[in-house]
Amino acid sequence: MSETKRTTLPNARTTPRFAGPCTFCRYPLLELVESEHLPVDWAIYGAPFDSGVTYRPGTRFGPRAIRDASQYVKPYSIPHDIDITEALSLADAGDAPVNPFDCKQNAERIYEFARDLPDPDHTRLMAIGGDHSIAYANIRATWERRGKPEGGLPLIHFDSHLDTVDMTLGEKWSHASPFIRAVEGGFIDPKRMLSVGIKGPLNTKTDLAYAKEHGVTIVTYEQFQAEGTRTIDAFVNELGEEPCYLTFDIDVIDPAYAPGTGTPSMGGITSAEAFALLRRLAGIEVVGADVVEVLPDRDVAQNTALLAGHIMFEILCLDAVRRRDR
Ligand SMILES: [Mn+2]
Repeated sequence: MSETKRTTLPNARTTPRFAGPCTFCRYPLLELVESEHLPVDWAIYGAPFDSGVTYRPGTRFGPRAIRDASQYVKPYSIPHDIDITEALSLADAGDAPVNPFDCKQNAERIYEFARDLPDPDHTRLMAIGGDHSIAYANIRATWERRGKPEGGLPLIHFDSHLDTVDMTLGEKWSHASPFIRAVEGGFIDPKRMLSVGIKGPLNTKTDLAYAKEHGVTIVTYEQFQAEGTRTIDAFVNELGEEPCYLTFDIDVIDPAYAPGTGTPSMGGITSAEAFALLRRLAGIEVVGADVVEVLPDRDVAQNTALLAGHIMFEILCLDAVRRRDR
């Protein structure tokens, strides 16, 4: 392992997990990270915005709920045999200054906050939603911090929905549209976009048209059931070590396991299947990520928020494993 920088955590054997300030996974606040641990490898920040939703609001409370639940997300992964706080320097960068009244202006504000976080050449960004519209801002900032790669970043996308609707209720900026806007901006490459877990029913068959016409690889939940990881593995093999962005909408999970979300789509992958799918991605290079659409007011026993914290942990594991094995 080449990295010598580490994240210092409170010792859970002497300072219990229910005590102390509530940052993501108890990582230090970015402004309090000791200089020897700078620059951090990942800055995790909240984007508490939900005015882009088409159905039930409330994900603006997602970042706080996920931070709270994440106190019980521990740093050592058995399947990867890695302690991410030994492999990575990690910090909680607080929340972006959202505008709850204007979806387009909000996307601009989150983008500017993310773009201006310190050490753009080194520090990768993980955003906690908020609704899925916030992904646009973090993708745009990540693309820019990576030197604006021509053609855009490859995107691995877990979701019930494609989120490539051009316009909803007369509005071009919403949680139904982040990826069509990101494609138009040149930040992601639809020909290297993989959407996993898509399920219906949809409003119309034409909801699939944009993604199909632009070369997105779609693996519906039914297809995943029938063929397993065949298409996903082929996409990942093709991707190789190319830097990519990962976006995870918690509504890809069967609401039986993750009820706390605003546009629930019944059926879908279990939490255990989601972990297995993410671990299977080991070897890819994730340069930015988000986990979105946790709605605490609908969350039974806070397990959707806890699941989101573990999904974020699994994504960080991918980078920890890559650094160890390269
Ligand atoms: Mn979504």
